Amino acid sequence: MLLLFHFFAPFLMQLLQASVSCHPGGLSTTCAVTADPMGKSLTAARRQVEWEPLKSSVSWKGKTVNNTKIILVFCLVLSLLFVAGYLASDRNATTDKAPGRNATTDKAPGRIAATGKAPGRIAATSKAPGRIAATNKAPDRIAATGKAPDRNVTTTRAPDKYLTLNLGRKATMKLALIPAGKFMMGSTLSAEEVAGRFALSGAAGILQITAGDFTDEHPRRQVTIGKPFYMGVTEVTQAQWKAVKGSSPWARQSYTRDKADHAAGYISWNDAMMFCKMLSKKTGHTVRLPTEAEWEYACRAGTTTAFSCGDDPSKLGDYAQYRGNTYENKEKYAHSAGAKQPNAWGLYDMHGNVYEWCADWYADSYANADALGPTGPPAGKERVARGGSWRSVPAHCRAARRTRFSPDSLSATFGFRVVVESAAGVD
Ligand SMILES: [Ca+2]
Repeated sequence: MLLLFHFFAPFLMQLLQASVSCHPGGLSTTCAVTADPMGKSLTAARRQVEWEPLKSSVSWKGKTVNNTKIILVFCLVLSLLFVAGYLASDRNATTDKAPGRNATTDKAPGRIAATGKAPGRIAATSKAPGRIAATNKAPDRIAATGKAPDRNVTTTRAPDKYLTLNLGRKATMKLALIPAGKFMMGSTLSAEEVAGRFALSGAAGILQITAGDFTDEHPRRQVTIGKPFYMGVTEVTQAQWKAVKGSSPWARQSYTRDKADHAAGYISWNDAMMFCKMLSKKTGHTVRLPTEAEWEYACRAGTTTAFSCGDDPSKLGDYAQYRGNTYENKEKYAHSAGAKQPNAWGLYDMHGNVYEWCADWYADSYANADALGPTGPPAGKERVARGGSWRSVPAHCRAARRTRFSPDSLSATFGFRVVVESAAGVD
């Protein structure tokens, strides 16, 4: 403003002098009108008086400058200064609002103390408190469980429903929680009824269905599974096996495909037990094969029918890789684990794909089996395998169907899935 005044001062002073001294061309023309020798009319004289000052001028540095231009420039500059001043004050006002915003985020310090994050970063964004609040949940969870974080255990959904084991080599294993409960173990159909209902017309050789194949599914009786446990939602895949064991038993064997997500084949009972031992050591959990009772209980998932999807074999193809949709389609190998629909408890391929080793020794009858948490006979020659395989007919894929093999035997159809005991240490 001082600079502006210094610049326009000469012009303003000349204008003031002109108005008070009847300078020719200035406001003094009012005087000239009254003495107009030419006798102009008063109206014309007043018009001249009103317009004459606008035609006046001042001199600056020896030059004549029109007063009108000076006034217009002066007004323009003043206007610009007012606008600039307004904008500047507005900006200051905006800045002045900052304390208000800070006041909104003033809640942060308490949370900052909990997280140890820099206050400046939190004040910079109004979203920060929410993020911090979310972060604060983690310590609460740890405090609630009282367990130290385990690198090998993470939950993928609700902690009490699923468990995921990190196997290394970017491989994981998802397991579903199987609740404790009671169920009827064994077939609702007699051996003869099974043979009659699932007989294959024109079948010969290994496909012949005889009643003698199914007598060991009896007597049907109630079994109690006293503790919940986690069970692999799929059979052990090739990638999972390699991550834990570092080997590929199926490699260069017939009736296999070397693909990471395919069920691992050519696994003996002894090999499966070694896998469980190594995975237990790796994760700190009790990883083992399911008992035969646990396997059938999980396979049925509350059902009493031949398959967990009902009694109709024509529906089996939606839930199982079995002879009808693999072998007979010239796909004579174990397929991708989990490619079909799961049962009611989220378990895939309990029917078909690969046989699944169970922990028990085989006994040819349930007559002497325990009712509570049965684990099979104390000794034997063969281990139980369940569920049928990719080359099995429907009768051999039933929930009640039992098979047994020597613990060191290998086949393209032999695989397994594991269970993890849900005792302390799991969620
Ligand atoms: Ca299976």
